[in-house]
Amino acid sequence: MKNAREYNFDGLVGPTHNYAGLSFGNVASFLSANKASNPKEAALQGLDKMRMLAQRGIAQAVLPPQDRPNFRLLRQLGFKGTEAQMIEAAARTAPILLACAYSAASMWTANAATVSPSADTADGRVHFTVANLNTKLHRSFECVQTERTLRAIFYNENYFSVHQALPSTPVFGDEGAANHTRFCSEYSAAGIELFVYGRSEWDAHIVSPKKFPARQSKEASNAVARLHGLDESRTIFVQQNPDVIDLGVFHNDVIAVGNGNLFFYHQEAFVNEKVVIEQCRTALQQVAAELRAIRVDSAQVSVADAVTSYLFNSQLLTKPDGKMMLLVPQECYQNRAVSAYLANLKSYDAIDELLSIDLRQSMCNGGGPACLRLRVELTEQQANAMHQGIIFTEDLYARLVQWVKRHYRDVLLPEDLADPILALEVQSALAELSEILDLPALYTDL
Ligand code: SUG
Repeated sequence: MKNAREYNFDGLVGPTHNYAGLSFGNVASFLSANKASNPKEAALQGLDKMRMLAQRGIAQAVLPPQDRPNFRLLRQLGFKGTEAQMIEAAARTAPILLACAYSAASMWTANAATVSPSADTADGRVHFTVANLNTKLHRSFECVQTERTLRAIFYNENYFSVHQALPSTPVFGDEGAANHTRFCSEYSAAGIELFVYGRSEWDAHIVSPKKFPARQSKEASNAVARLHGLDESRTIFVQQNPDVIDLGVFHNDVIAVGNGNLFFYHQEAFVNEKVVIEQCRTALQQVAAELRAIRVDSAQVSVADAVTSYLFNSQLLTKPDGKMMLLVPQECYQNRAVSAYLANLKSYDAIDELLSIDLRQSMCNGGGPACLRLRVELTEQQANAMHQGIIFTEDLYARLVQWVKRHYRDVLLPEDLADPILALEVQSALAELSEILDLPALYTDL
């Protein structure tokens, strides 16, 4: 695997981005429930993040939003008649179901799939397992369109293998790359893959959180590693600390992030921190790499501060010169402990550059910089073999900004979901988007 790079596939925020309080256990989602959202601003903030990174030499691509509302779901739940009639009946009798059908949560593409690059897999292909996201109704149907989208982009089976989502039952709760970290010496070389789970259906020794649900199961993590043909000696499964899940850390990427041989994590992230770090260190030695760990102590930044600021939901990126850059959400500078911590971060010398960004619209639903992107490590040959229309360029940026400005609303309130015109607006926006991205069959025949 030569000349590999990490591509960041960012979710393009859809026209129905709204705050419905659907994610119990995700503190921001609950706090924002029923507030007015601004889909236009949300999409433009996301596009500006992509542009900022592309301009700094990071390989960047786009994953399109999903068609909403999900009429298949409404029909499956007993709503009948025309589309307008279904919307009217759902708004009147079960507005929460309409909000689920309208959710734009597929924007957080770290939850779209788990990805293993070809340097790690038995058959030398890049493997993707679509996440079933089965712990939340509004996310549980994303997998249908996600699979179609990934198959449309990574259609060449000589290089790519896309696996359908795991069976949708509690045993296999799977939230994708948000609970998965890959370490390596360089992207072209074999690496180690760390899977973090929050619960187990069958292992009685694993203690679950008490207040909030754990989304990722151990059984799901094991199955994904099997599907991808990972080498057992370079694959690690560890448990997330149930106490931090109870404090709002609903995915591991809210409390840890890794890239290359660097691991930036909070002291309380895992059930057994020492063992986790030792396992990573030993496994990395097998691939001739040395783990560099930046451990953030609770005395410096509490778990509560980590949850409000999303410090660990930053993007840790390798710059073209090989040095590391950390892109944090601006909320980090609104938190006293975190901003004090960041003032000294560069002295750790592992991180060369610190950037911040305004993603307020996404952050209010619990999605920071890292939630918005799916990392896919690709060789030059693989990158050439994927669909090219989703690769981020200045030209695509300009077209998408125009597209957003033409089609998106700048205020969306819960009651606006009852407006049948909104559904028509989304349909015409997505029809045009599939042309812009050169994916004509993206939303047809579902
Ligand atoms: O699944 N929020 C998403 C946020 C996902 C963040 N992803 C990562 N950490 N990788 C979730 O909880 C809120 C939707 C609402 O309440 O309207 C929501 O789904």
